[in-house]
Amino acid sequence: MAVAIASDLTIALSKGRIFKDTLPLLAQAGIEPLDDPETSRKLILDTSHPRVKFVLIRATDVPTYVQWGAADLGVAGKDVLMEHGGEGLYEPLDLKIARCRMMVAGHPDADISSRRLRIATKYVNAARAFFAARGQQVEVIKLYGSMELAPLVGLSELIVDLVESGNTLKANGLVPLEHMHHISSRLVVNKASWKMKHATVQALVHALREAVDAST
Ligand code: PRT
Ligand code: MG
Repeated sequence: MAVAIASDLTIALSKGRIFKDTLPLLAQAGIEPLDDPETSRKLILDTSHPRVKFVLIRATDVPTYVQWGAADLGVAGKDVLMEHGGEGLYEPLDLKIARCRMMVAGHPDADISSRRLRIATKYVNAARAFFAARGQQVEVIKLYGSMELAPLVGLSELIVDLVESGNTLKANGLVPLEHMHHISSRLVVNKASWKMKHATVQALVHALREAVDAST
């Protein structure tokens, strides 16, 4: 079902799994990119709908673009949204794509209840909140990637990371120790766009919700 679009809309997406998994849902709403981001170097993509464009940015930057209104809508993982904090955003829809789990992991003999723990992670807010809720004081070390390396070289006892198949942990001799959160990608909407472009945004949210329901 093609959506009636009465306002200009900019949709922020990240390349890779989010783009790949969001595309079929947007196509159901009648919106398709005119270029393939994997081969094109363009950062702004026109779509089959003259009033809709995509901007392609880093996954962690999506909430920022939407918060400041540089994009009206975006798709971001719950992990990214937890770290961002969600300021200036509505999160009306779970797209149920790019699913994985946020977990505490480490060596098989690591003691997660130990009193002096260092946790290496990209997800410092989520890690702090998780251990605070357990009443444990931990030292959180911020990394930007390859968290699995940290316990191998003694940077930390544990890591907090996303786990899908578990193969990355396994390949590095690590095991999942504790489940923290189920993660999936969410549609986020700028709060001003939600009001000013209400009819168009609602129509798109509705169409995407139908596409999600049909795919699950
Ligand atoms: O890659 P870049 O630095 O640009 O950013 P990004 O890593 O945040 O983006 P991207 O596209 O890799 O991930 C976008 C979103 O996909 C994340 O924010 C998550 O919400 C979601 N997602 C789903 C995942 C995974 N599954 C996932 N498995 N993101 C990352 N991974 C990584 C994980 O960090 C670990 O290194 O894959 C590895 C584990 O996978 P398994 O299958 O070996 O367990
Ligand atoms: Mg990545």
